[in-house]
Amino acid sequence: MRKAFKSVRAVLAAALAGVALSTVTATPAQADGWCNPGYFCAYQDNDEGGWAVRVRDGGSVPRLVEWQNDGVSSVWNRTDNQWCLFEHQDYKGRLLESVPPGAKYNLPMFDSDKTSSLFSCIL
Ligand SMILES: [Ca+2]
Repeated sequence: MRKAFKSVRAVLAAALAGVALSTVTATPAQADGWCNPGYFCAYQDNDEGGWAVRVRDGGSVPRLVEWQNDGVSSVWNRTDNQWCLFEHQDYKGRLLESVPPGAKYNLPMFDSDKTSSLFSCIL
């Protein structure tokens, strides 16, 4: 994890400099098919429940809005890239999760309801 964390820091500057403002949308109750290929989706509850945030591949969210902050409990990565979830805003604090391409799972209890920022990272 330490090594991964260093790598994340290394690509962070590139991410901040090179990534255009991402398309972030949220909905209280997403319909099936809402998390389309090419998106990373984060959900309030386990098993893709509750509200959701989706970000287009290559995007970043330095600050989840207040009602989403510290609320993410499950993820679905429908992009070809790794996504990194951080404990604090602006990709600070602990690297909670690095979500591989295609992964869909409930965050472990110790990482659930802690995410404050996330971005498409390369590890
Ligand atoms: Ca939650």
